Amino acid sequence: MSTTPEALIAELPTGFRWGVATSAYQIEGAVNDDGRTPSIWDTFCQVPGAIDNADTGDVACDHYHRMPADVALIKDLGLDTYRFSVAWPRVQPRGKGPVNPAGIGFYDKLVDELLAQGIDPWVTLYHWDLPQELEDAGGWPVRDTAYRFAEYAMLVFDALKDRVDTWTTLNEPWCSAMLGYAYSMHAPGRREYPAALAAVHHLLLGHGLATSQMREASPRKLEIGITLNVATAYPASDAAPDVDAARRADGMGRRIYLDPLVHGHYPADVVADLAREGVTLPVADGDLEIISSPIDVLGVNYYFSQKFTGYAEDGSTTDADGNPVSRDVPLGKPRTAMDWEIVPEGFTELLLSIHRDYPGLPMVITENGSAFEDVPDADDYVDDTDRTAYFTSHLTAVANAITQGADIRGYLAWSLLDNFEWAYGYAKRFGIVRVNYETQQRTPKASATYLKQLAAQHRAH
Ligand code: PNW
Repeated sequence: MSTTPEALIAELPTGFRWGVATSAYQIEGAVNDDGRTPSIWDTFCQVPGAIDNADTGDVACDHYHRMPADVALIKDLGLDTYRFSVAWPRVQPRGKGPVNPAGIGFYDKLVDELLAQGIDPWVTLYHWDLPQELEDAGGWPVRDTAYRFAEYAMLVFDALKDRVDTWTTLNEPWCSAMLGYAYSMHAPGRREYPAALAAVHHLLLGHGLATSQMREASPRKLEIGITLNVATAYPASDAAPDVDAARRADGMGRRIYLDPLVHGHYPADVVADLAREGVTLPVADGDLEIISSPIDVLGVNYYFSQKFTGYAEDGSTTDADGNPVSRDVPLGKPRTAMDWEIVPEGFTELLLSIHRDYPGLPMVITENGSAFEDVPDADDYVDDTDRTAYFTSHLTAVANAITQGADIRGYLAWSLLDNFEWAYGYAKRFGIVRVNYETQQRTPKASATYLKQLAAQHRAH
């Protein structure tokens, strides 16, 4: 295992991207500026009890009004790539109609600012802020939303395609579909299992429609992809129920997305599991051809891995509905402030599993990072040795996967700034730069300096 920065860097390919990521609703604030309309997150934040401390994204990091200074921060860190998301309700208020010039204008200026500073812009088209009116019309469980997404994608693409080469259609469709429509932990806060599976399919369809249309309208070679949150699912033991629980978790978390994207069909075992639960994916003729439109890069977001058992606490292997038990159980690792276990070796295994199951698909780590209980000093400086150690162990995990053959072309840390951590509000801090929410002052943490030095050493290598 390589652990020193020198050894780590030696294993990363030349041209490896170093960067940071954010998303619109988590940092921008300015929710009523320049014609923006509410998204499902504005609505969800008003639901009592939905968000810790009743926090909202109304102000967030006020990035909408501080954008040039935030770009200067990235420049100071010497990072070459910035992945940000475009807010659909700014660009196409209410989710329909022509582009809103003031809304797209913000991203136009952001892209110009990044290019002026020598930073490569990486656009995510959808990081969860669906216009509320589209949710009122049914949201992602409704097929039309996929077509609305492709239309919106082309509005953004037409405005920025002359300057942006790298595009992510969707961020983490698992979170949109499952946390949003099955588990009620994210907007829109629904708890409808079959609808959540319809959302999975329509998200993928929207991705495929946007990908093929962007490709067709492109003046040159682009890098288009999708970003998935994926993990290694460990079985708790060799016993068949545990092995099967891990298979189901991997099926619903990883293969249900990657099989249709890469191979053009849903995994047969997952389809059979769903059929047993009375759920059918709403696949129409031709959908899988669209969904498997070639992508150039897979965005991998990794935070943790989990272990699964097929036994309930009382030892039974089926629940009250007769469905097989699936429970995650502790791996026994240290945890972050999110209560997520720290499992860097699961990252290596994950990357190698993608390399094995979907050979030839280049990957970029589009998010990896951790929340810890930061303790600022009187100057707001945080000596976050825990976050730095997380970066070291996970970058080492990436280097180990590369050494074993995986094609991984970059690493974007989550996140540039402390920000609105969805249902956890501002209580959880993932930033490499501290945000003081009273003053909006930004102070780079020790981990920011660490990443800056690694990137510089790698470039000089
Ligand atoms: C990702 N899970 O969300 C998102 O892309 C970011 O916006 C977010 O801030 C970051 O990770 C940290 O949470 C996730 O429950 C949310 O497995 C939940 C899960 C995974 C990723």
